[in-house]
Amino acid sequence: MDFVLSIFMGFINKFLGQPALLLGSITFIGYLFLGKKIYEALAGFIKAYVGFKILQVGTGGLVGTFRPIITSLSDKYGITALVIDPYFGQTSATETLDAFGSLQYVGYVMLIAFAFNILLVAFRKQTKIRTLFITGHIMYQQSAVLLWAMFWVLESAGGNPASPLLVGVIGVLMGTYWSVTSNLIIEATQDVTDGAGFTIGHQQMFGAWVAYKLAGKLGNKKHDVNHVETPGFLSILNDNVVANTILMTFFVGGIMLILGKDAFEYNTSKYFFSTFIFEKTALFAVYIAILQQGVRMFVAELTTSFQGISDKLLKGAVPAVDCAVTFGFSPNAPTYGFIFGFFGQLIAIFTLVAIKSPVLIIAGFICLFFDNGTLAVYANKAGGRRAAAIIPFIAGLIQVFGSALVLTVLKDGPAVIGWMGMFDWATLWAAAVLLADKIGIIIPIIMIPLLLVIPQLQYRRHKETYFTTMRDEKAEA
Ligand code: ASC
Repeated sequence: MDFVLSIFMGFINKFLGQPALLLGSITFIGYLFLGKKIYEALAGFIKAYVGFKILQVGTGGLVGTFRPIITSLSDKYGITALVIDPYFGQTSATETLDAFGSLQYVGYVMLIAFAFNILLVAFRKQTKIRTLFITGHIMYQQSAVLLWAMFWVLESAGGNPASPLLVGVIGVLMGTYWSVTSNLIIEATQDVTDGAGFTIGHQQMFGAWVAYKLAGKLGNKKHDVNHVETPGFLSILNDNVVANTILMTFFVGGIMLILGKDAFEYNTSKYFFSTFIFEKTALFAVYIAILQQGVRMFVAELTTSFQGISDKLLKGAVPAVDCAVTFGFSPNAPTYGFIFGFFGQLIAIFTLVAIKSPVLIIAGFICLFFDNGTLAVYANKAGGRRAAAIIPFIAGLIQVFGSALVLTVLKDGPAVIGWMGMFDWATLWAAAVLLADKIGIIIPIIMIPLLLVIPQLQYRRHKETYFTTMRDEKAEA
């Protein structure tokens, strides 16, 4: 039994949880189904794998460079609190579940969820679900966080491990969320990416959909942040390398100046403080450029080869991938999201301090950049720069307040250091956990059919094109 369990966990952690390997393998299989030669499929595997790794060099570089700056900001002002960052949420989840002998159930939740997602796509004519969630690290992270939070409010009092009922319910609910929300955002993602043929499988699909729908009321899509039509010296902002570097130099450079020299360790024989700051802020544009390069590479492979999967293996399926992929199609928007989301979060954090909230929050870089960046990409597409500023600002407030609320019921668990904080987790999931705490397991159970109604409503709105949005062929339904 132990042996079987260790193979099972190995498969989850070392394969399903490794996005580059998972995406590369899907590309490989897709090409084989398209009738390509095995060496061509192998080349596809390599390019998807390497492309995704390049994307991760970009995202990892952004996190590594900017996370310490955000952390020193909290250190300097002596705020000790819980961090809204997906990895802080994940660590709280795995450590707490481990303390109750339930860590292995995260793998069960993830597999049940993935299997349920496949099932919903297989029966897409009935379910209206078109999307397969393949963002491995997010799938693991969310399975862990949701199981932890629901276990903590529903079952931990007995001191026993999670019950099979809970693991089953959370697995099916997780799979429902992946399917329904990534499906919800297909049309908007097609618009954002000029029809690249994928959707988002991340932490803010619900948020991005709301952003896209609201944006048109807030601003004008003609004022696209990627095409700044300004005369004179401002025209240099048309170039995203220039725009991102200048904005970040003012913004992050400003923060670094406030923190002062002593907050940073750098080689004073190589740098003045000013040149050190500029190197850091210019790195922002460097990593965005790297990210774009990786995106191009693996999106090209994945979307071509996925035709093989969606023609032969899982009819009509659309891949749901990391949100950072959309940044490649709107390179200035994430900077807007980051800056305005930062102001929103800062105001919310000061409010918590002022009202002497029992939970204080520390901003996390991933949430600031990837979550609000994504919201800005969708907001910009439908409402231009005004929407790309206002929506992340409001989202910043929501991320802090929503996370603080849900942490009031989670914070006393062993090893709780934070919460995911991303938009869907500060709204939908925070509310679900708070309600489950009051009402019981009926909440996660009832959410399953409720969420499954959403694709049915979507389908009614454009039946003719619903199954053909992503492809040129005639309707299959
Ligand atoms: C997350 C998470 C990451 C990042 C990454 C963004 O939520 O866990 O590692 O966002 O997926 O590209």
